[in-house]
Parts: sequence; structure tokens; C-alpha cells
Amino acid sequence: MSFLAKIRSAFGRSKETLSAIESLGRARKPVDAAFWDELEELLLLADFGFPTTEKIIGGLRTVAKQELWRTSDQAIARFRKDVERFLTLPEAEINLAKKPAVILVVGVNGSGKTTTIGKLAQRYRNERKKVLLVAADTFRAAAAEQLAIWAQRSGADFVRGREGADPASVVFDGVQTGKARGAEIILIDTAGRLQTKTNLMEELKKMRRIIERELGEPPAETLLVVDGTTGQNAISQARLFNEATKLTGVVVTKLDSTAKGGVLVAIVDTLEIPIKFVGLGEAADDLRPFKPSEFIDALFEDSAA
Ligand SMILES: Nc1nc2c(ncn2[C@@H]2O[C@H](COP(=O)(O)OP(=O)(O)OP(=O)(O)O)[C@@H](O)[C@H]2O)c(=O)[nH]1
Ligand SMILES: [Mg+2]
Repeated sequence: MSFLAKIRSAFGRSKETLSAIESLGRARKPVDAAFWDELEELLLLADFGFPTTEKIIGGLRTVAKQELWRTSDQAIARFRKDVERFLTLPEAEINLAKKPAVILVVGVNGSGKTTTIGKLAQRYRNERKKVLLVAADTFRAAAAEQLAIWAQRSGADFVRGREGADPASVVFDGVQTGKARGAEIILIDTAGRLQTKTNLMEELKKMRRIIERELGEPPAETLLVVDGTTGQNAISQARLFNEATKLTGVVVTKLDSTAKGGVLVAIVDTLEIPIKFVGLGEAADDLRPFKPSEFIDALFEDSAA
């Protein structure tokens, strides 16, 4: 299934708010105070968040005045373009230029880190790349088991530490092993942690320092995995993880279970970090590179058809 078809069927389940935005355009209502209020409410419902909503509406109102818009279809057509522009950042491609390309994966508990790594491993193995998975989640033995299954399934190499070991030591082993075996991509899984727990964020900084020391440069990618159903807490996660580990990209998972696609726009807008992949289900091929134009087309299903 194409990204478009997949995301359409995923969103099809519960895309009321976004269809409502579309209907608001089709209704060709006058562009008046009531219209702006209605649009604002819909954006907040779709999880664009207050600051991003205000920015989008403020921009639209300015153009509405300049261009003397009369009906809401003009506003919604422009809205669509604005959202695409908001979502489009440079460096949106995953960076695999370095050998090995080290990808550190971080996020709160249950956001989908391990599953995302498994899907990435499968993707790169399909391209015949030499992939190493590193289980630096030493918090629970089950975490390493879960990653081991993905390694086995995809034919990736696998390194783990003892339960309770210092995750930084596992990262060290992982990078050493990867270099020695000529791995092209090293994916490092970390334990879920709350962005507000300072000691756990320090632990991440340490892992990053080890990678930097062993490679002579920062990891090729530090990806934050965010659960798309979380709502505005995703913004706080992105901000605090970015402070600790300087993120290069975000992966938004579980988009198949939410209508609140606006959170993607809020993340990119407030933090200027690109979304690199989206998760649309639990299977290996349910991770897709994120393409703003396709995403917008999927959201505005009817008008795109
Ligand atoms: N529907 C859906 N479920 C997903 C997606 N990605 C992950 N999941 C599910 O979310 C649950 C948690 O995923 P994990 O990959 O274990 O999450 P994690 O971040 O590694 O969790 P911790 O290691 O405990 O912090 C699992 O049941 C996954 O199958 C997705 O894109 N869509
Ligand atoms: Mg995990």
C-alpha cells in the first residue's frame, strides 16, 4: 500500500476534525469573526496547539485583509499550503552518509522506540545493508528480548548488556562491535524515560558523549520517538529531549490510532526539528518516510482526489 493509501485508511477511522476543516472551506462561508473562531476551535481540536494555531490564524488573517478574501474556501486553500510549508524543513532525509551511521533512539515509555528500531532494521536489511542493533535498554531483560526478536527476524546483528548494566557501557560495546564488524548502520535502543527526570536525561547525555568519543563526532541521527496520540505533551517531550541530546529528527508513531495529526505541525513549528518517519501500525512495513505534501493530501482526502 502506498504511503498515501495507508495514511488515508489509517486516518479514515477518526478524521472528523480535519474533514471538518475541509467542510468549512467547501461551505464557502463569509470570512468573518465567526469563521475565524470556528477554524481556531478546529485546529485546537486537531492538536495544533495554541501557539501554532495562533500563528497560522494570524498569518491567514493578514493575507485575508490584503487579498480581500470573501469566502472560506479561499482561506482553507491557503491554510493547506501554509501547513505544508510549516512542515517542510531542510535535513528531512535520514543521514546515512557515515560508516557506521549511528542512530540513537530516545523517548518516553511505550512511545514505540523498540518497534521503530525493528522496522528500521527491516527496512535497511531489505536494502542489503549491514545493520547492528544495540539493546542499551538494560532496565528490563524483556526489552533486550524484544529487540533480539527484531534482530533475528530482519537478519541484523545484535549486541546487548546485562540487565541493570550501565547503558553507556552497552553503547560503548555496541559502537566498538559495529566498527569491528563493519556495520553500516548501528541502531541504539534506549529505555523509556520521562523527559522531566533529570538523572535519566543525564544518562542519555552520557550515552551521547560515549558515541561522540568513539566516533570522533556526534551520532548521525538522534531520533525522538513520540506517540502521536499523546497530544500536546509531545511538545514538552521534544523540547526537553532536544535540550539533553540535540535531536536531529522525530518519529511520530501510532498515527493509525489518532485523528490529531496537528501535533506534527506543532512539533515542527515550535522546535524546528524535522519529522523523519511516521508509524502507521505495528507491522514491519508500517513505518514510512514522512513527506509533507503526501501527508497534507492524505488529510485533505476529498479535495485532493
Ligand atoms: N498502532 C500502532 N502501534 C504501535 C506503533 N508503533 C508501536 N506500536 C505499539 O506500541 C507498543 C509499545 O511499543 P514499543 O516499541 O515497545 O515502545 P517502547 O518505546 O520501546 O517502550 P519502552 O521500551 O517500554 O519505553 C507496542 O505494543 C507496539 O506494537 C504504531 O505506529 N502503530
Ligand atoms: Mg523499548
